[in-house]
This record gives sequence, C-alpha cells and structure tokens, in this order.
Amino acid sequence: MYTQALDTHGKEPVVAAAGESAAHAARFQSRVDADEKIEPKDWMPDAYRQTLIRQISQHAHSEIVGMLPEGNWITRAPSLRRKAVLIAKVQDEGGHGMYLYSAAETLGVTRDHLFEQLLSGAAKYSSIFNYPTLTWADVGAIGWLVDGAAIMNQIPICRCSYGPYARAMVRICKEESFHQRQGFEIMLTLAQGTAAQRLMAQEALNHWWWPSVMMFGPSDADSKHTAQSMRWKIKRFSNDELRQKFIDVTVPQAHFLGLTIPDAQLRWDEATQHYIGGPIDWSEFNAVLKGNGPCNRERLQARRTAWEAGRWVREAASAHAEKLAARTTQAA
Ligand code: BYC
Repeated sequence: MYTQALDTHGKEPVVAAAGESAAHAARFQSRVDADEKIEPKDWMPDAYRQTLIRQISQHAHSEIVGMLPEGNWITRAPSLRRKAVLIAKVQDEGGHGMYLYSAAETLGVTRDHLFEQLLSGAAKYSSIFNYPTLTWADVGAIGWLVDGAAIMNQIPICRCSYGPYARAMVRICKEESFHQRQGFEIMLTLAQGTAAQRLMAQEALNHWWWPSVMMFGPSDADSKHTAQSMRWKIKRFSNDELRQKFIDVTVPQAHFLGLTIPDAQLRWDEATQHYIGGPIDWSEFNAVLKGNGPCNRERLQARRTAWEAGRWVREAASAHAEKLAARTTQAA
C-alpha cells in the first residue's frame, strides 16, 4: 500500500558546477543513474552534499520536534497499555532523530552546528508539528495521518542514492509502520465508541487532514528543489505525486472508520482512478513555515529549554570521556 512505483522525473543533462571537473560530475551522475550508492568518502558535487545536509538535518529536526505534540499526552494516555505504547513511539522518534543526525554527520557537518541551526530558528522542521494536540484523538490522528504521510514520503527514501541516509530510512520506515497502525487503532476504537468519542475522532480528522496534506511540501510548480533532487535520486517522487498517493490510500481508511474527510470538493475520479480534492490553502502552509503557526514558538522554546537542561549531562559525558582517554594514554 505505502509502496513505490517507477521513477518518473529528473532526466536532464549533467552540468558541472564552477570549480568541479566535468569528468567527475559525469562519473558521479552515471553512478547515480546506475543506482549505485554514494558513500561518505566518494566524490560528490558540493551541491549534492549541501542538499543532503539540508534535507537530512530538517528530517532529523522534525523527528525531535515531533516528539513534543505526542509527548504532551504521555501522562494523560487513557490506560497503562496506551501509555506504554505511546512512550515507545515517542522514544522511537528520538532514535530516528539520532540515526538521521549521524547520517548528516557523515557529510562533514557537526551535530552541534545542526542543533544551533534548529535552536536559532534558522533550520526548518516539518510544518505539521506546529499544530496542537488538544485531545486524545489528536494523538490517534497523528499516528494515522502524520505517520501515514511520513511512510508515504519515506519509503522511497530507502532507495535514496546516498547510502547512510537510505540505510537509516530502512529501519525508520519499519518503525513508522507500527506508528501508523497504533494511530489507526486509536481512531478505530474511538470511531466504534460513544457518540462523544466519535465526535472527538471526527474533530481530530478535521484538525489534521489539511496540515497532513500540506506536509508533502509545496505543489510541484512551486517546489524549488524537486527537479534536482530527483535527478540525484535523493527524491524518487515529486511532492504532488506522493500527496496523491497519500490521499488515495487514506480516503478509504476514513470511510472504513465512518469519518468524513473535511473537504467538500473531494470526489472519486473514474477517469484517473484517483480521489481529487479541493484547493489547498497554501497561505496557511507559508505562514507556518514563516514561524507563525499555532505552536511554532512553543515548540522551539521547548527544544531550547531541553538543550539548556541537558547541558550538564553533555559536559559530564565529555569530562568522563576526557578522563578515560587520559587514563588510556597513561597506561600505554
Ligand atoms: N515543512 O523544494 P521543496 C515525521 C520546505 S518527520 C516545513 O519541495 P524539498 C514524524 C523545504 O524544506 C517528517 N518545510 O523542498 C516525526 C524547502 O525549504 P528550504 C519529516 C517544508 O526538500 C515524528 C522549501 O519548503 N519528513 O514524519 O525538495 C512523529 C521548498 O520545498 C515542508 C522529512 O523530512 C514542510 N512540510 O522537499 C511522527 C522527509 N515541505 O530548505 C512523524 C524528508 C517543504 O529551501 N524530506 N518545506 O529553505 C523530504 O522528503 C523533503 O525535504 C520534503 C520537501 C518533501 C519535505
């Protein structure tokens, strides 16, 4: 269901950047075209390196910030089982962030530098995590819709041309599919519950549908990075292609739950065999990216507070590592 099809974009001719040899650039592109993995010590165009650092670090930041909306419900999950599952999910997200920061570090950037970019507000993270989780159903909707969208976007990244990113994504996607199912199961329980629970589930779908659809990024016409990233096989599908796949998979799931997608224009199109939705309000997406979503300030403040509160742990770990290294040198 959340799978891949043939690659369709990025077949333009290779052009070497200033200061890079045309032969290197052509050899690099032919390796990418042959589906060889590019590894950290291999030659790569600087723009490829910078694109990967940007995308992988934004992805890592999204995982770390993404812990906050659900973490908010750990103490209030409605049963011990739900609490244990939610703790495990949030912990997985922290782990995903760590694999991704490690993958970014293989490109020659430090984790501290990436954290500085996040905490100063210079780096982006996924727009979706700037929305609040006001009810338990919002936690279900995050698992069902946000993790569902994440899987749709991330399964193709398991075939990304950059080896460390592709390998990190294999494990991440396995865990994301559990996350999607736990969210769907929360929604199913609520949808089969009392009238108040069904209403809560419907309201969560109303809150999360459009932000989830926007999560795939700007429309192809406005996506500045897609063409080049597809040529380098960092991205395998365009934003609109993945968005359409997500809508096609998710609408029948909403029908199964007995819930209504909050899009009055949504219809099944027999000719294309796709669900066609109404227009997306990109002004909302752009406002969130500019820092003006409902929770942008709160999310960044939470990360800054955690960074400061953890300072003594980092300092203690460094001091311990220095002591160990000094002892090893003395013993040698
Ligand atoms: N939010 O040219 P485009 C998760 C930015 S984690 C914010 O299409 P690209 C989860 C984009 O960065 C989910 N910004 O860019 C975690 C670019 O800005 P800059 C995160 C966005 O890179 C915990 C500009 O708009 N997933 O699922 O070709 C719990 C132009 O866009 C967004 C990943 O990071 C957005 N939604 O395509 C639960 C996956 N969309 O950098 C779940 C990996 C776009 O030029 N990333 N922008 O200033 C990708 O696949 C791609 O980077 C994107 C964007 C499809 C997101």
